[in-house]
Amino acid sequence: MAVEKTFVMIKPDGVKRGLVGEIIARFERKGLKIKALKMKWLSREEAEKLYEVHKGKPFFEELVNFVTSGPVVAMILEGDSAINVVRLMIGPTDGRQAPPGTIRGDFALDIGANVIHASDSKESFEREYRVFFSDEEIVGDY
Ligand code: D4T
Repeated sequence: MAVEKTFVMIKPDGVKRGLVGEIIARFERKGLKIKALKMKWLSREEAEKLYEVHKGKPFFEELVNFVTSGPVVAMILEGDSAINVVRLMIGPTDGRQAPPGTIRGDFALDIGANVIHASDSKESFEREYRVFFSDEEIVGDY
């Protein structure tokens, strides 16, 4: 299996509800390594860049408003098949459809306010992490 990096962001609802520790603990217990970690209040421009693939969709405006409504916690995680493993751990987009045991299944009841985002491909990881981190901020092997 290939060791990969993925980008994860705890959304403003997750931060406001005090779920940061619980969510990070799940990733650590799974065996994923934290390679970078940051709290940040996104500007409108940064949020539009992060979600540029959704520009023009009916929920885009609401999505940008939501993700700039409070600080987020962003991280880069590393591990075997990290992109797919983290997507499985967060569950489907709509919290009402997400199975119990997944992060959205356990903590979200909405499609917009769904607590967490994670990259769905290598390409989205490469684009998304750069909204938050420079390459110098990613720690070396430990
Ligand atoms: P993110 O990107 O936040 O990890 O979510 P997903 O990858 O699971 O889902 P997505 O790209 O389809 O949607 C991005 C983001 O938009 C919000 N959203 C989505 C929304 O508010 N209304 C909607 O109808 C959809 C489809 C939720 C996640």
